[in-house]
Amino acid sequence: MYSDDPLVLELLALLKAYNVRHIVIAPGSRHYPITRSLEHDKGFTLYSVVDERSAGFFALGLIQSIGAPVAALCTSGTASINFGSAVVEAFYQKLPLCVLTPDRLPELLGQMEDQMFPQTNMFRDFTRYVGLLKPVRNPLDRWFVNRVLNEALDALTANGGGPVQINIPILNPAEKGFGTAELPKARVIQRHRHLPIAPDWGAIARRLQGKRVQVVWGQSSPPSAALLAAFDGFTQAFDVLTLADHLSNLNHASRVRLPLLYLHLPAVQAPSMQPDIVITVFGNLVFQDNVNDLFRGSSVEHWQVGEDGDVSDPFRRLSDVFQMSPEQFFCETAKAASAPVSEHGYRRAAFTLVERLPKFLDIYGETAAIGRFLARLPRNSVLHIANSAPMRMAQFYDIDPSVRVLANRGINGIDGSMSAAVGYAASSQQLNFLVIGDLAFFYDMNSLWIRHRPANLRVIVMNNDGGAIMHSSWGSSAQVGMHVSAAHHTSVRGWVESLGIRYVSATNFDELDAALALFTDEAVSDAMVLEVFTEKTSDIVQMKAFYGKIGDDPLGTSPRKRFKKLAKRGLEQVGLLDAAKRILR
Ligand SMILES: Cc1ncc(C[n+]2csc(CCOP(=O)(O)OP(=O)(O)O)c2C)c(N)n1
Repeated sequence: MYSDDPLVLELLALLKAYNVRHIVIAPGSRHYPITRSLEHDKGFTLYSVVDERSAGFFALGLIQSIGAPVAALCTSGTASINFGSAVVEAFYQKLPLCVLTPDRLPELLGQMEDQMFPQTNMFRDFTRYVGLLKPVRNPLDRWFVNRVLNEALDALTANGGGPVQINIPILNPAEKGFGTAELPKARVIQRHRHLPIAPDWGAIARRLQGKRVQVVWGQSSPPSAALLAAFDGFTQAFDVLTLADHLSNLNHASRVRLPLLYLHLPAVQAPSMQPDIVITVFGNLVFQDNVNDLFRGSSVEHWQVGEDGDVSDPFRRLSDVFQMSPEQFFCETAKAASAPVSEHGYRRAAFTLVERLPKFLDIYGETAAIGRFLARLPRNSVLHIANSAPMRMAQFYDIDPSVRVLANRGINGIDGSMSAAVGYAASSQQLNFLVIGDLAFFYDMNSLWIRHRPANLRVIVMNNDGGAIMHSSWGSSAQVGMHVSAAHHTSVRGWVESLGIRYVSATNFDELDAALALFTDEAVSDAMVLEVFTEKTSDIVQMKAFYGKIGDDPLGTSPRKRFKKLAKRGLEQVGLLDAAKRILR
């Protein structure tokens, strides 16, 4: 029987799936659960070599004679570093040697454990991939181990191939029994690339046919004409709905309006609105958390398309990686489709749903002010959006498709939004607008002092005396105001005027409308800062109330779910939610 350790089972299942069936084993104890499981499985051919240095080279010989990847397995400690010379040789010969190095748990390092030293960095400079596994104690661990094993085993042959190390911490090799009859069905992430063999596009197109396909298009620069043409072909061949926020710069008929809000509609959770296949292209998303919630634990298939071929698995449902440009992918799949799709039922249903979205209440505050500003953006201007609340609030409104949108969305920092906007504007002929919160402004205020300050820059600062977004998670107490949202009462005016930059401000709709008329006037040729004063607690209350209103859409939820939601909200308001949960448990 196999070991009962889920880590060992996942390892064996994936070694088999990736055709690593010859294993050279050097003697020791730490690998006992792996070795005994391998012995049990007639699908593996095992070899015993005492000296790990020699075992590594023995494996290299095997690789060359059988023409397939081979693994070498040892115990923990100096045994593992003795694989080093064979790993270096494999690296320069590009041979698929997989060294499996059992280890003790990282917590024990330096605690006088025998046969333990830092094994995790020793081969980094001459391996294709170093996979650091961990004991499997919960579903998240299992997902992690599966993903890392997929990446490691794929790297053996990807891009010309070479050696990989998989480090396997095992607390106690005698801890688990051997009562497992079968290996689990471990997920295998399929990689498709043009070389050495082109993908079977016919088979891929057949997988898309008759399916609800959702393309999630992340942050990118405006698509080229060739990419748009390829995407057009793709959306004519299949029933495609596209989710793309303003940072995508995508203007396409398949794109649902206001995707962040669309994802808050309860009806989107209905099985009939769930896609069968989600295809992700390009960078980050403002609505990443929302799609994570929607797809994790669902039965959706996730295909990732990109030239880097990265294994990015935020929904934990990744089945296929297409290592190629989105243009190539769209083009080839559309070409391989047998006929154009006759009915865009999925897309139509989503477009009907989005029409039900309520409009944001036009009450003075950060969101409504951003809405009025966006409505006045001149055509063909450039919009920079700073993290964090302005980024979300900007997604509540449509933006003219001629406007190019940029943001530091790679990591969502508040540290350089204005510097990046100043840099962009310095070499741009268009009017550049930046919408930014007060903390993000003060953080990066010296960027207005850069000597290349361009005249085509307009900054709208949403000043609500601190980081409003923090109050949406942690409430509005003074404690949160002090260290979490950094509450203050400072205006940007003094700094802006000291630099000789034109300054205007607004504290209500009338002042805002007057200021915006000047601020968005293309005839004005000066840099300008517009400071809009709002109140952060009500800014957040308004935003949450709006989400609540969308979530209450009566057509979207069953009466039972609506009742549960109302009860939950009521208990939350009177501070009894946790107590009620405890009682129900
Ligand atoms: C460099 C960096 N430091 C800290 C944070 C954490 N953070 C995220 S949003 C935020 C507050 C932003 O406040 P503000 O710019 O006033 O915008 P608001 O949310 O109030 O509209 C902070 C401190 C971050 N994202 N990046």
